[in-house]
Amino acid sequence: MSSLLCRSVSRAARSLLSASKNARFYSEGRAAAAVAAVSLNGKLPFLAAFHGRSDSGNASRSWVSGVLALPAAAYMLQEQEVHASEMERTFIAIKPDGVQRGLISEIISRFERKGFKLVAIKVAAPSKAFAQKHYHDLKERPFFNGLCDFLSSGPVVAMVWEGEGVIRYGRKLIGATDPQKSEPGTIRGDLAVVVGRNIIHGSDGPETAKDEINLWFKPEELVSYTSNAEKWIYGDN
Ligand code: IDP
Ligand code: MG
Repeated sequence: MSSLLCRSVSRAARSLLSASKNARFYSEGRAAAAVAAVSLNGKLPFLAAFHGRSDSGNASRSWVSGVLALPAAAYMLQEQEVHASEMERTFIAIKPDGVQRGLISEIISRFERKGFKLVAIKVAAPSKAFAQKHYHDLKERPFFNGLCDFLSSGPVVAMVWEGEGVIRYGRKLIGATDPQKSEPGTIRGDLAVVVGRNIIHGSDGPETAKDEINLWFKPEELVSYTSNAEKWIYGDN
């Protein structure tokens, strides 16, 4: 399908979805779209004209594929909207050692290539008091003071990543706390050597994820959006 047709179908499908939402038929988006495709037939020959031009195929066959693509596109968009409300978020920070070693893009790329979605990012210079808040659950540990000194010693890249299972799987991507024990293929396994310089932080559960996101970000710094790739990253067969 030409990208122009794709976009037109997607736009038409979107308006169908919002129309069907308003009509309280949202949960039956696929059926609503199929019905509406028929009522939209004034528009479809226009779409088919572009399609016919791009593949020099038979115009009436293109017209039919346009009709069939519309409910499918509407269905995919509906799936995405349902997914968006189920997505969890986690707090990930590249610590001063990761930033100074030039590993920002390497780390971001591992989360991005997996299929997780970046919804907030900033470079921050946390104070020691802020670092103590972030690591408050470790305040009894002998390394607490040094750890907070270190986190507040230089720039940190603070991020929120979103996706199905991102809290747990984010920890897998990061690897064990001690890089000597992290598996090869993990961020710490591949890119760090000792526990005191393990380059990255990741929330360890849903409660800490929520607390850490609130500590590091204002609500308006988190951006909710639908990524184009989502329909290819999520789906049931
Ligand atoms: P995590 O970062 O894998 O969640 P935590 O146990 O929460 O690990 O510890 C927080 C951070 O404290 C670690 O990432 C590491 O930088 C540091 N840390 C943990 N254990 C030690 C230690 O035994 N010596 C020095 N630093 C440590
Ligand atoms: Mg931890």
